[in-house]
Amino acid sequence: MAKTYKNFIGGRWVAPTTGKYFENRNPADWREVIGRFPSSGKTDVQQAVRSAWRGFEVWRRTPAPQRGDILRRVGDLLAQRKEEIARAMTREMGKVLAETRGDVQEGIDTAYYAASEGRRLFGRTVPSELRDKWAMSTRRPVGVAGLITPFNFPMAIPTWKMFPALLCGNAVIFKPAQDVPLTGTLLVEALLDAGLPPEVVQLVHGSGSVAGSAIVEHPKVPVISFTGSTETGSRLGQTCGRMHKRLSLEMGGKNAMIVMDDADLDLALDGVLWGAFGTTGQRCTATSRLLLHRKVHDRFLRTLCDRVEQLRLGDGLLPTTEVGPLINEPALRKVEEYVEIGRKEGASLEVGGRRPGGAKLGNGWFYRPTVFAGVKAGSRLEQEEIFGPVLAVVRINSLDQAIRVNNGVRYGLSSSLYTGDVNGAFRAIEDIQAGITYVNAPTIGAEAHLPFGGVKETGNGHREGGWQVYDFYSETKTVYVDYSGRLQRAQIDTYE
Ligand code: UN1
Repeated sequence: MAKTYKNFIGGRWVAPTTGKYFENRNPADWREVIGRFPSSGKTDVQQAVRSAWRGFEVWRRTPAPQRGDILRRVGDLLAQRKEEIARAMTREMGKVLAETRGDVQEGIDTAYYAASEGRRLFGRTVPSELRDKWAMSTRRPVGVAGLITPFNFPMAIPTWKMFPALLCGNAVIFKPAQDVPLTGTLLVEALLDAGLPPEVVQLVHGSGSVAGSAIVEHPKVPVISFTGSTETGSRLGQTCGRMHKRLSLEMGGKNAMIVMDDADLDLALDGVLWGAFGTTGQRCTATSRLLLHRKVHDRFLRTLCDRVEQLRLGDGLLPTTEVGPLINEPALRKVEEYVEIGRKEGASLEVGGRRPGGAKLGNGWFYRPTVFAGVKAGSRLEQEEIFGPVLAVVRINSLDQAIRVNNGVRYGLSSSLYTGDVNGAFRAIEDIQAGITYVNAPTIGAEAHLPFGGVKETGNGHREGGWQVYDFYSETKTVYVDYSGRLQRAQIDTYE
């Protein structure tokens, strides 16, 4: 019988008030139940919110360097537990062990960055226009942050949100995706073991439509950070707009890699394989379009398809596996649907386009890595996010055309250009509409200490990661200290 897990609310591990649970299964073999997790309801969220505000009162008075010390210990614990967490993550969401280790490492990096920020967390001091007067800005925490996170980076993405929020002095309510509740639990355990005051973090499991919505709609959760689909993000945007909440959205992508005729083709080949099929294509940053210069098109496509054909599918825990399963049945159906759309649109299916044969993978949500060539700019296959192992290849004649095609989608998260021409590369950096541009590297591989986010319908102007996310989780307080001993009127006395 699989273990039954709990929420963490009010400083304790507690069963949901609904009495309801959902099953978490291994996507590589759905017969394996990893655990039963709470299907939380509105009452659980209400309790979490009350508790978080109590936690906030303790936490906001803790000096930022001490908050940082706790996050450093969280980083140490995640490092000690890296292998155990990576294995748990592979079992519950399927990506290969090398990648789940990387995912935990991204959490560790984020913890250490946050720890160091505890001794920085800069405000500014600027001259006042008046004599004997100081003018400064400092940061205050906002209060309670609601964090709603996806399945594909079950450690990296929650920590991107949670650690900066905590470092700035906020309490958090964390709702992980229903596909990855175990990794979420292990993260909260690390926080508590590191000495975080218990009511500063609340873990509420459950569905987006019930538990997630209850967090977003609760009037006492003034900050919401969400990573997921553009459709859900837009709905959240409406609610948060109506309720005057601060909202950070990280949503869809349709990222392209441009390969020019002067590129190092071997390098580009390794890059596209990793970008398109790493995490089984289930990254917001995945390379889902390849814009291939006509002069290298046929040769590159042939070698690419040979390599794709050889990619080994399987259980991510096995060292020989290169590509794991999709997360669940709806994800697999969506991929099948898009392959059908590609066929109907007249694109040429070069490799993949089917589930693998054989009994061995028959109990998992596997799909063969797939390449379509002859894809038309503007077609649905070229425009819409699939979130699976499907690469659309578009033939291009020039860098200008490639940039136009790159920019011709509603999203703008990541982008990549392989070229030997430094002038062209810099032009592309300026003209490509995306939050991230890689030169001679694939569209995936963002590092924890740089801003991460996208333009257009990928986001709403905020960034995670690096120094910038600390602005999202702080209120700016402007302070004037007038030590002149008399009334000084700004603008008026200054220019008398
Ligand atoms: C995501 O796909 O949502 O750059 C995050 C990358 C990872 C993070 C991806 N470091 O691909």
